[in-house]
Amino acid sequence: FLQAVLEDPGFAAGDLSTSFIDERPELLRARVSKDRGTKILNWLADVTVNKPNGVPITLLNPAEKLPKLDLSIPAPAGSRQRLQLLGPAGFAAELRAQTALAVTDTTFRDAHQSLLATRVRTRDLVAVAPYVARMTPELLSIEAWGGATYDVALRFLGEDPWERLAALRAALPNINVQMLLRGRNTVGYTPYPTEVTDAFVREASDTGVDIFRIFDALNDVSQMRPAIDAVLGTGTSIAEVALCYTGDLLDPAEDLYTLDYYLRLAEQIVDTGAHIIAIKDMAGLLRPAAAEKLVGALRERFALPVHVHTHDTPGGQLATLLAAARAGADAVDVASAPMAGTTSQPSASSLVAALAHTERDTGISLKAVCDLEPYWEDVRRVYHPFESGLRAPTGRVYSHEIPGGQLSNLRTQAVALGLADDFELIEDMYAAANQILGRVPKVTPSSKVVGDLALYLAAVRADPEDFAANPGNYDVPDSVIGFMAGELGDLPGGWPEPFRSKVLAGRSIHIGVTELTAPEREALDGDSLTRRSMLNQLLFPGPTRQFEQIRELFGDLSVVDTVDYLNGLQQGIEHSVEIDKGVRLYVGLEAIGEADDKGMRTVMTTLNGQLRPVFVRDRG
Ligand code: 3PY
Ligand code: ZN
Repeated sequence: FLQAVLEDPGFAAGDLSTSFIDERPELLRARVSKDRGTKILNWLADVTVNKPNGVPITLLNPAEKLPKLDLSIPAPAGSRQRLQLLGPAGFAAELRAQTALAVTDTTFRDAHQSLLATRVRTRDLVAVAPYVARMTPELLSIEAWGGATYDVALRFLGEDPWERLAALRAALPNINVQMLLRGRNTVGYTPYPTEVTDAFVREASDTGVDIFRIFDALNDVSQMRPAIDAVLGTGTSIAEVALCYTGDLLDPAEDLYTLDYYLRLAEQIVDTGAHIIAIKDMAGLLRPAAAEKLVGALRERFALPVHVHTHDTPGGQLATLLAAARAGADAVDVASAPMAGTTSQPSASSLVAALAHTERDTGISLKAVCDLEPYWEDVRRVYHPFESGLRAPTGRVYSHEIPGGQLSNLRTQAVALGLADDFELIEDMYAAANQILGRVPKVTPSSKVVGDLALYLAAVRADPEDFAANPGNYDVPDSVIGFMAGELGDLPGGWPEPFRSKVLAGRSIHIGVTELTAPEREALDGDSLTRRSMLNQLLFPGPTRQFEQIRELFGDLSVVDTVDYLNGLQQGIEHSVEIDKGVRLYVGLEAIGEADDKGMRTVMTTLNGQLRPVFVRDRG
């Protein structure tokens, strides 16, 4: 069972439920009306019957908390216009020369990936984007795409990730849009052929990505090379290349992840022609004094600007950002306060306030940042079913080193495995798995391998020492076997022996990317729509099918408010959906019938005043 769970792609994304369509076979058999209103009604009726039990409905409309602002006045020129004027190299040089600390807002991507299982819908991002564009035009960038957002859009949200990018681009004409690109894995979990990386980067750049933050989970620069070259090849987008930070470089006992290690890595990054160096601290391990040392050394040795990213898991990572700023860091990442802290980034308002009236003043209005907070606070309340439950910082991260996004996921998975009250066991097993696998930097997808092993060790209550000595006696997770075979590349500290040889003994494992077929290549070279559709299929075949089926059955659900999308209909409330400018559906709930012997219920609804029965299978 465990192996099946570990292999379930939904597991990686933090969800153990089986796929949407598999759960609803009757939907495919039903003859579905092509009528848009009927499709949306079908969705609302289905959610009404099948929403998770016990989740209180929050009748909130975050849009009411948007600041009062005249959106007919265009957004002022910002970082994007500077990039267009100066080009990527000129823009990077200006960033390096400026005194103000530049700021990236991660609320649109990493913050909700790390707090709300990446579930924030395009609708809720696009609603606030024009306000961010007008109120905080000084931002260096808005991280809004990539990472897990692509997978989750297709798998869980019934959304096309490319449509999200295009919509955000349009709503943010003046601020650079930034994405997180997992090197050769693009936005997936395994390496793809260079043609896929090339097509992905070209399409993303054309659709609206200005800054690509590129990383490799094992800090192997050769693995990032195709992505870096593709970004440099656009001529217009910025290649920000990350070194993934782990351990503690100030620890005298550290013999692998030392200052020297990071400087050698940075040298290779600079040699690729990258425009910006990023320090990517996935777990919040970068302590203030270490940040000062690392940033100072990077800026002294290289001419590139340095951009610092951290997660606030242990609390107090604002101190790291301030220490980095003191040492000359050019840019840092923060998130809107209600979407900040713990596994997310430090808070934007605390950073802006800390530096106001100092030499490194960000130039961003503290009032503007604070005025945007009520909206995000209500968004977070609407998405509360996806909260991981980590209520406070944790110092235990210094020993288990679980990245922010994964820590929240693992907590959800622990509940599913019946280990909700034993999360410390999973943390301890994660630390043990990290040692067994050779102390790797832990970030997607290497973090998933360590997590798989931790969950396995916890589930079978293994003694990690016995497992390390005798892996042949255990049902080693497939991802661990692949990892030891070199599926994700070589490890910075070399292979853990004799563990690796024991795991691989008697197995012949094929590693290497699957070459594309001629029609696949042709599609990647086709027009934009063909390329996007082929990329979706190549990167996420299952979720793409699911997305297409949801679109076919329920139409474009982006028009449905998130409260209704998540919770469905409530008696006594008129729900309204604007399906086109000025065209509204008014939907009500009259009654829900008893389930028949096949589990079908009749949901009696009203659609624009007309009674409409909808037949829904109760999967409860
Ligand atoms: C991702 O790859 O999604 C990450 O956020 C890594 O930190
Ligand atoms: Zn992050």
